[in-house]
Amino acid sequence: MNFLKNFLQTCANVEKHTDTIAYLASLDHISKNYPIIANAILDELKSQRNSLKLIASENYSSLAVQLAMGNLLTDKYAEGHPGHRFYAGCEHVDTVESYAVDTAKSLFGAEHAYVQPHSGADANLVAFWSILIKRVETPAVEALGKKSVAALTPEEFETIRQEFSKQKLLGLALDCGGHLTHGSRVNLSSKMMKAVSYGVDPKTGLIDYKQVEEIAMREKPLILIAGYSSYPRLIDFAKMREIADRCGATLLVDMAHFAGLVAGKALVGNFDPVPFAHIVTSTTHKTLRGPRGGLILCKEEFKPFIDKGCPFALGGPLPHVMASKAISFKEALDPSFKAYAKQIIENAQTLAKRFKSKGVSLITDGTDNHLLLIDVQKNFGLNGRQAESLLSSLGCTVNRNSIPNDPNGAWYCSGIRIGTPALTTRGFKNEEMEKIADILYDVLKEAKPNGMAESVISENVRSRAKREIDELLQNKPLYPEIKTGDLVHV
Ligand code: DSN
Repeated sequence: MNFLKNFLQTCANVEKHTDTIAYLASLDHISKNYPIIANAILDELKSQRNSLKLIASENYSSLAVQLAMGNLLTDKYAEGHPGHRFYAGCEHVDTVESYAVDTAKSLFGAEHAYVQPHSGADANLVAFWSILIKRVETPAVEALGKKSVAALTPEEFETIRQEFSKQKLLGLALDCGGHLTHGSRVNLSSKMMKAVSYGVDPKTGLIDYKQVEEIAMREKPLILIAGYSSYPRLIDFAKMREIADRCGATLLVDMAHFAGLVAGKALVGNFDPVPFAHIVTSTTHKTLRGPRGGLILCKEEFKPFIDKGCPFALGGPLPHVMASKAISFKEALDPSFKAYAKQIIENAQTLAKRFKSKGVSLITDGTDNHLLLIDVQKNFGLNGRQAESLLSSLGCTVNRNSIPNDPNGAWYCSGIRIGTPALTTRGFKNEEMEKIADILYDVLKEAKPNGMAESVISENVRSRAKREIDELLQNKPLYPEIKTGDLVHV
């Protein structure tokens, strides 16, 4: 396929379009020998262009972010961190990583940044173990009068190792909006330490800081986690830090979902975790709009432990992804990112308001961030899976989600989570959000369950919804700078 040739025939100013040219050249190149891969990329582009992406944890990265990953940096091993590597020849990876670290520090006003985690789960793993090593292993090694863990006898080593699993981790329960890595039984986090959880107030759906404090004082966790995957409100991190200090815990904030809102200064004061948390973990690809990956910010006192994340817990860093992270941090420093972050929240609140105006009740009665949670069982008589599959068949991707004390369990669940980061990147504003709420409401209210995983609507409602969704998508094209003609397969 000659994507590039076709584009160049109509391109008046080549220098202004180097990103598009590079993108199309790469597609052309892949398509020559690897048509299955090229077609899958084209199909994904087509599918993302043709659907309303309302998955709260997804976004669209810039072509610069994507292109930075396609180069020879991927070929280099660089265990260790800048200036302290276990491999030779890492000078240029040092340049990339140091630049990413410095840019992350200035973006978030953090004392230190670590940009190697391959995902948010990896970032949490490194953070948990840094806390365990700093607070459990190091003092125990010192108390034995030994210089390092390597100098311990096998018996001494075993005694200290047993101490790790006695420690406690306190986080928001999964069905109340917490993340799997915050102590869920099906995740490693509940097996390496004893996991305890706090929930939300059954009436308001809000985190009750008194309850958090009571549990924290009773359980005395080593780590207190604040952060969420599906909690539609803000967390007061100053309060969380007070609780952590009172019970002797290290405060870890997982801002994977709202990192972009912090970067864009839409969350400030007590709602910005960076000044309050000992350690902040994140992904880089959600509201932050970077490449898929993880990030850790920490206070200086944790730097020596966090920087040992590789090879302690991580395999070799991904230099090409660190390059891309650096670019996304730089993009988030642009003043336009502030407007973007603000609009994400405004869009979520517009959706919430419109749903409420139609009598739909929302978990916590609204939103302060980038997502909202609807109990579709209560509002529309559908389980989460039935609602998710129906909306997906119309070109509208949301994900089913548990609600607090979910009567339908974790697989079918009772809720859907709706997020605005991706469509905000695409240029959707309040007017489009109102339209989306109208479409979703019209469809969900007509739907009738059909088995546990599906639901049906009349052909009339389906074709009207489809037409309205297509119109919204056509008015705000995704990656308009990539011209691929009819997207025909190679
Ligand atoms: N999968 C992400 C989410 O959807 O929230 C978190 O890991």
